[in-house]
Amino acid sequence: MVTKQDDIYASPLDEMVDFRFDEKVVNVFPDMIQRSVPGYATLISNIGILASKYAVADSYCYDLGCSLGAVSLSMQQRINASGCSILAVDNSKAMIDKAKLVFTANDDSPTPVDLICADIADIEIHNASVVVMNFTLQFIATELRQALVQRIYDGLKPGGVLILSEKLAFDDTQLNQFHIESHHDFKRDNGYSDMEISQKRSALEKVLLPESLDTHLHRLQSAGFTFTEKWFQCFNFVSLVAVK
Ligand code: GEK
Repeated sequence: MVTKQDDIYASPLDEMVDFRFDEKVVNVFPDMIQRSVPGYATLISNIGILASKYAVADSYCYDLGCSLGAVSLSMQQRINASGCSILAVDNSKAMIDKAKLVFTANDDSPTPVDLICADIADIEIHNASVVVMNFTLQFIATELRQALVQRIYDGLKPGGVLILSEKLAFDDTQLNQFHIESHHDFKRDNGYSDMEISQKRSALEKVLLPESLDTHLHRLQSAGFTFTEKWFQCFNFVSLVAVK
């Protein structure tokens, strides 16, 4: 996919508006996420590997908050179980419209990808062997997160997996500062200026609400998941598996 460089916050903005996944963001999204999330490419390929381990025949694999479908593509390339379908959901129409351009080329794959423009709150989750939320739960209102995780648990088959990647907050001030500064150093190393880092941070302040690892683990356990493991961490970015 041809991708433009993200320069959305490169000039000083008179008024800071909350971050939205609109057309402007969609046009630069692959560059933005690659330069902003440490380990993004590693996460994408390994989520495909994990999905192929847990996917079972004749089940659904969900990619919730799919953006341009990077996780769905990785799962599609690796899942061997027969009769699986990938349901990729995002509530940004601009994202889904662009993602459709990628997947029309793969129409003859044995693991089809269905791109759905909808709020995660409104879709039914059922007969699932794999559910992925790669940096999506952090954009859902905190008071709705437990109910969503519960719906995912209820919709998973026994032995099914939830793969949950999130940006974390840390209760310990020194630890939190270490991770925030290291993440900003990562972004600087990837060409973002101090002004871009600061303006993006302000735009995300009320939209991306990170929680602690303990909060996530307790939520998963309360929903009923018996096995949970943090399989990836780079600075304040983690990915967890939770098995039903
Ligand atoms: C990737 N997983 O490339 N319903 C549906 N979609 C939503 C909702 C909601 N309620 N809230 C947010 N989104 C992707 C990256 S990006 C993460 C995921 C980031 C969607 C939103 O439109 C966006 O596309 C995605 O969740 C979050 O692996 O940009 O940091």
